[in-house]
Amino acid sequence: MLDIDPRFRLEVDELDGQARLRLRAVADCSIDLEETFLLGGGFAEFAGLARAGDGWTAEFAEPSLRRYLVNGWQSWSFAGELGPHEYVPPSWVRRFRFFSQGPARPARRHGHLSYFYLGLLAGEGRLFLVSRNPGGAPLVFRADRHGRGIRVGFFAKGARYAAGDLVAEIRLFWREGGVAAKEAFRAIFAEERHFERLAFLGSGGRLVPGGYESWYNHYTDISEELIATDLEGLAEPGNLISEYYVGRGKPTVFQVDDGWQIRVGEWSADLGKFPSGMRALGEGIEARGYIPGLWLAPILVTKKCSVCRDNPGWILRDEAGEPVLAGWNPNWEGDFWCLDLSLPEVEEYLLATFERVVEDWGFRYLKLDFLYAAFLPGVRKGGGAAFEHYERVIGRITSRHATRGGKPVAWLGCGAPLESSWRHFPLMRIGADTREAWEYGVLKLAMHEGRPAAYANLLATIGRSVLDGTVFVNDPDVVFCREANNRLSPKEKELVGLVDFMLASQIMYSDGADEVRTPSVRAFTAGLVAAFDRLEGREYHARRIARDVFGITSADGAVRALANLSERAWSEPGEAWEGRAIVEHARRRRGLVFFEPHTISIYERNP
Ligand code: 9PG
Repeated sequence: MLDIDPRFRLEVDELDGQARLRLRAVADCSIDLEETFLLGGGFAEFAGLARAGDGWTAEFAEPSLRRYLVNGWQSWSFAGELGPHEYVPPSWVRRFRFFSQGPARPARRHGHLSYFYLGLLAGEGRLFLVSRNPGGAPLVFRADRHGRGIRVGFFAKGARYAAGDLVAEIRLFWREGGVAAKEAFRAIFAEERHFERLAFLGSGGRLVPGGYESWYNHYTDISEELIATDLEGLAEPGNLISEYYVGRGKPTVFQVDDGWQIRVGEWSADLGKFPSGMRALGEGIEARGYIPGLWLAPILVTKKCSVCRDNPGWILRDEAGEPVLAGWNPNWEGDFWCLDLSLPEVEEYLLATFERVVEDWGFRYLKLDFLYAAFLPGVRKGGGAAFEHYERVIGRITSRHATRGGKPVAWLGCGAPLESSWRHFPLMRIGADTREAWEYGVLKLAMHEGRPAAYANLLATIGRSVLDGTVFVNDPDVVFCREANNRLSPKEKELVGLVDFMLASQIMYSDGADEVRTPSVRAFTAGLVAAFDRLEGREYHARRIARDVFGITSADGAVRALANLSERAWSEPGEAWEGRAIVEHARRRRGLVFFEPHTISIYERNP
């Protein structure tokens, strides 16, 4: 028997070989806690509902064999497989927690916490619980490592449910192997057909949107001149985008990131940096044949921005009437706040902002960043729950699928709560920023799980690959080819590029126009594109072999890769790694293969 909050009743049925659990309100009720308990039960009970085999149940019952596939709240949060004793603690620097922690109370030492879905893994068997309640309150799954089971909670403070209303819908399934588990995800979300509106970003088979973004080279230090140089240089032969996109006639994005605006919360051109204004910028990009893209953090405000000056009542506030802290960023004068989305004026202001950005300026690939702020606890003046306002306001903004002139528009979510976003942002950043360095020392010390660093970024790309092409078109962030302003070694750059290509979809690039004039950069780029071409046409799955060591296999078994993110060589029996090498950074000795640290080796089975 599952343990259920008496305000809700459970309906269980079967759909496409999965158990469907629907929870409805028994009577009218209002929710007044940040996190509300919904239901709980022992592992075996959930396994029974999912019809997991007895073998799996026995295997999972052995604590040392259990693994958990967890998913953090938003784009930058950790996601991946954890053993029974592994734990990703919240940063001890409170201001960094904004960039990864969700609304749930942190897991205690003896529990795993996962949003949106949770996977329980033993051997090849995978038991998944997945929330599928579009527009509903987001869920958290808590697994108790002592073996007591799973508890499910939801976040709906301020919501009211009428008798019979659907509160949550959970799909529960058991599958043998990663390929089958991913297919089950696909089945759950397929009927929504939310990828269709992204079709214009691709051509041919698999949707691999791509192009340029200004962030990972110039950062906020952009200007009309710099952007014009990169814009002109992007078509020059030899760089990743000209070779893989422009030269092959594929649609290509050119996206201007943070730094164009007066300040965060004041979304007009900084005329000191962009004297010709935003319309000229958008038109210039379109005239060169690219899809003009722009970054905004629409729900954030910084202290000196016009909204704070003119409409201080729009800021989300706490019970004492103080602005709710939404994070800290040295690029934006420190602490920042956010808007109260429950206010109709705020909603109209946001819609008017995007009317200008899309219709007047001509940008039609919009990267909406720092969306997690919509879920911060606070007193919403219009009443209701955070998720309801996010659903309505973000839903309205992203419902613009084309400009009035008929050109298609795409929306990319970033720093976004995943469960509440998939229908609005089929294109989604699924990890921390890549950054042109393997690690970010001080932020690692601060235990900032969403720190911009190639290592943290790779973990998420691998850890969220089950969502790629099923729930989202995963954006793993940028691939670097350049040598200037880059502390990644060629092997690390290759590792990032190939893991992104196999386990995610979008390929973005931030290098400057003159980089490819360096012969070694040109050669590196050509090698990467050649590897893309050999890897194309297959679907890949990741599995964790050991801490920071991952195996990647094509669904047909023909291609096998080993990604070693660890600091040491990793050895495997040699006979398991035969075939033609697509890339290899390994030594063979006495029947073993030693894979170098921070590298990927990929083998294709001889036909
Ligand atoms: C613009 C950037 C880029 C980037 C986004 C986001 O946790 N952090 O400290 C943290 C810092 C920056 C950041 C994300 C997290 O970057 O992901 O692509 O658009 O904003 O300011």
